Amino acid sequence: MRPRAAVGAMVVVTLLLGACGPSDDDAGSDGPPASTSVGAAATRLPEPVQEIEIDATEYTFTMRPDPAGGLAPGWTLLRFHNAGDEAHQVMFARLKDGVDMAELAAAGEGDSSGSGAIEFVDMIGGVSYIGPDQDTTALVDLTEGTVIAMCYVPDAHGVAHALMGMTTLLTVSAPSGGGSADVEPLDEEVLGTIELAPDGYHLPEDLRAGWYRVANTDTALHELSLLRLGEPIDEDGEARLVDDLAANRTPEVELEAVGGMGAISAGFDGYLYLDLAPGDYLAVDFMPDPGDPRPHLLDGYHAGFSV
Ligand SMILES: [Cu+2]
Repeated sequence: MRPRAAVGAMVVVTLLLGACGPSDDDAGSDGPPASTSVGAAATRLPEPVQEIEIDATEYTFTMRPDPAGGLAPGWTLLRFHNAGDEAHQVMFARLKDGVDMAELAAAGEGDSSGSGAIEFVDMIGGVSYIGPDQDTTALVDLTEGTVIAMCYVPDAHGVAHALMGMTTLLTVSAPSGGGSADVEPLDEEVLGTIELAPDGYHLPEDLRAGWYRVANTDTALHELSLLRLGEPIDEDGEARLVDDLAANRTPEVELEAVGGMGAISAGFDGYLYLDLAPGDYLAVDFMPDPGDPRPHLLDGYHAGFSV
């Protein structure tokens, strides 16, 4: 089922049940309720200020509308489609204030792990990798500044797509007057929070189709890559699979990459639309720490779960 169909269904459910969001008379709660604390009660999805459709191919992104026209700060709906032959993702990295592009380029040069460039940016989410012809949907919070959209999926030789040109530079700035973009409201409930915690992934028990908040409550960078397994695996099988993934080898068990949330820095959050078919899954984190290419999945940042 495509997300848009589910959006219609959710609107109907919301109308039948009546409003159940946070009350209006909570003193001092004029910020977006979703961002106040991890594990907050059921809340509404932030309404996007804009929507970007992204097609990924080898090795480029095509975005509609053309981002050269400028992007507004705020929650941005990503509709990501893999139109290529290899797996792809899109991660958004915002340059920290004062960072020089040449300095960043030098740090990232020839580094397929991305670990050299991480200290220069805040990772603000995106979508984790999916296979050809797959779609996925997420919300990321763009803040004013320079943001790089990039794909760090490795090719068959272990070279990150970003190093072969799969990056797009985006400028996010407050609109200089005029009307806001015409975006269809989503009016969606957030079904739960997926926490990227210091001790690993905390997933809701019930992962029915809908929107989930993904919040990084650790002090390190993490991503949530979701892989559907062709068969259930035991602990040893999971350990072998993780080793194969880290080494970019084809694992014994059949896998389908079904997306997830692209890397987010400590303290940041985003929202992800999930519609997972019943089955067995593995959540994994391919991100390294700054300056060290070892991916977190080799240090235990992975979790098996069933839907
Ligand atoms: Cu790619």
